[in-house]
Amino acid sequence: MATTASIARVIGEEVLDSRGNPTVQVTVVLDDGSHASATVPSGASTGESEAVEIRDGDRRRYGGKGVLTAVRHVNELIGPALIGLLADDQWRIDAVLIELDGTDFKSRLGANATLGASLACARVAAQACRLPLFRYLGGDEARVLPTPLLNVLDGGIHGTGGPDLQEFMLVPLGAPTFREALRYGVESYHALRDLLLERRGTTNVGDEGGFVPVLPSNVAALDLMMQAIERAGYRPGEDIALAVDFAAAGLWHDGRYRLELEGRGLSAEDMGGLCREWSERYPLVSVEDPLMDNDWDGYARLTRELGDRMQIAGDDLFVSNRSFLVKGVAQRCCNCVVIKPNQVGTVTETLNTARMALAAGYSCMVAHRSGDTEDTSIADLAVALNCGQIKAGAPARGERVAKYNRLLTIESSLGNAARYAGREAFGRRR
Ligand code: 2PG
Ligand code: MG
Repeated sequence: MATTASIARVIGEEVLDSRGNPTVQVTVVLDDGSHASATVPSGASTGESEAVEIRDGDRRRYGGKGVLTAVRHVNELIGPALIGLLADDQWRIDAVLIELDGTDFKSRLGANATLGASLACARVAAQACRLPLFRYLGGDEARVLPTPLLNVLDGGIHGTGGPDLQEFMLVPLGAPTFREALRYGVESYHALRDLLLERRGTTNVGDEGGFVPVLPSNVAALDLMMQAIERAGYRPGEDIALAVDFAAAGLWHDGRYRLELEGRGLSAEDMGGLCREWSERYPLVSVEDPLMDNDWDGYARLTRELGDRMQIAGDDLFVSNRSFLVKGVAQRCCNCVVIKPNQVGTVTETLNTARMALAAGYSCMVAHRSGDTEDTSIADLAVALNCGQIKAGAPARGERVAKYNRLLTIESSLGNAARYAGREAFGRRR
């Protein structure tokens, strides 16, 4: 289905993300009167080569984090370039944005400006076509509900005072439907809360809604999750598996990966050993960013050694960018790509990287950012790609729950056609 409506107005605005930091919102109005908005998320543990997020740097406003420059780029540069284009010509819209920017990493316009515009165009075009976003982007085949990776314990820079690792996630891969998977995850999250209360621990939550307990070790976090799963009445491994995001760049100090809780510093080889050890003791199906984002050789070795027993997800390594993925495929680094639209800055580039990854036999995990908003586009994106995995935080905090709620709605709307990815999402191995 197509639309003949074209872009009439593009309006940028400064709004707030879930950390209270300014971010870009773009509204696109078509000549048939349709209008839709998109709001851009923002990371804290960012990869070195992510597309550039332009912040004003004026310390008198929001400590320098204002985005009025990026908003001005939307209103004064991007708008005039897009007006008149057919709304459903996403490829051309993004090509215009890429050309107008003219840099490798969107440093002129800002990826926060380009993604806001690109995504708002996709959203409004879907509306003009009277299609839900996942259908508009993914066509008739889009019907796989992703297995959620629910981050229930936050550490690193998302949960200061908590574990060293940034994210400990529950993966309800044994559920029959997405709705049931979410319930498995939520019940275990609540059981985890009860466990923490019984230990007189804190139940404060971090940036992504996971608890931030004071623990004696990182392994203690995994043990707690196992107990929570069982307390909620589920079988670890069968019903619910585990996943972690090391965000290893944040652990790197003086030539070692520092696990402060355990009081030890690890080499790249040791990190591989740790992943193996944990996968022998726990139903660990996915490890993300276990190494620094410039250690391609280390990733190739780790993937050779562990790639057939678990998912090794590259986030900071690939930054959702096709050219880094090409290098990764050639060198056989990782077997999964984390997909975050704001790492690359347009919808078309995001889809291209994900599709290339799937064609190369990699799995794809569509993901939120630690600073996120009520925008639910990534839920639709995961279904559009049929990629089978989404990481959107804990089942707590509105901006996280919004994505899961959107998936519930998509699943209901698909009726019998819906298929839950479940365990299959983790079956792809190079
Ligand atoms: C990550 C993300 C999301 P951030 O590392 O995967 O969880 O964190 O958005 O801070 O980069
Ligand atoms: Mg990550």
